[in-house]
Amino acid sequence: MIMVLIKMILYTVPIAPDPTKVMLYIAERQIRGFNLGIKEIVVNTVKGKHKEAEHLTRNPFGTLPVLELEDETFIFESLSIIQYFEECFPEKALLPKKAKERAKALELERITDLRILNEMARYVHATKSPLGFPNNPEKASEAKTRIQPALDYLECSLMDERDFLMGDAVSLADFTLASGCQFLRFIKADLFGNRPKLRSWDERFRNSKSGRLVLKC
Ligand SMILES: N[C@@H](CCC(=O)N[C@@H](CS)C(=O)NCC(=O)O)C(=O)O
Repeated sequence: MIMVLIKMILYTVPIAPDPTKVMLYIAERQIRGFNLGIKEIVVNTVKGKHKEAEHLTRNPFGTLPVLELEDETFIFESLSIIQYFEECFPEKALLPKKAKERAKALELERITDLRILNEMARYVHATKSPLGFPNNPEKASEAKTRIQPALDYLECSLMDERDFLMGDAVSLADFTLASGCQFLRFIKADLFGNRPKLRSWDERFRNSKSGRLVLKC
């Protein structure tokens, strides 16, 4: 096992999708023999701690996750945090090294984040928000409509019997989608509809090593 000795702190919260995405990444690196040595600090979003001055000095947008580096730099976008890890600690990293494959892996992560996870999060907050946002059936219905083309795209790409979204190994896109699915499950919702390939992917990912280590539901 390779162990990073530089001190880094991840401000995070369980169940929330973007922090989960990063926690799944960190767990997968560990499974592959690379311990990033991250200390995790939970910021209680239900109590509104992410909007208090202490957290706003880390991230003016008051969101999670945030990575604090040893020199007190704060990185507060989930994909930027992951890319920082990939570039600083390239041994046993997850993104492909070749430009074309790397671009395709990042493209799928962006599709999954911008077209799926964001809509799942909108749906959750418009129906049964853990942060107490008001119900908004119109917003929930819009999110449900907007998510469909990207779900069809993934269902279609899984038709070749690949195990995970990019192929036979887990990738960033799997972490992103699994984070959104967990958030939906937390409120007992499901937006997959009649898509058997996505359903078996979900089952497979939840039973993967990183899925079992990080996902709470
Ligand atoms: N684009 C950001 C989004 C971060 C984000 O919105 N995080 C959510 C948790 S999943 C949050 O902190 N929400 C609280 C809020 O916006 O008040 C990222 O990928 O890190």
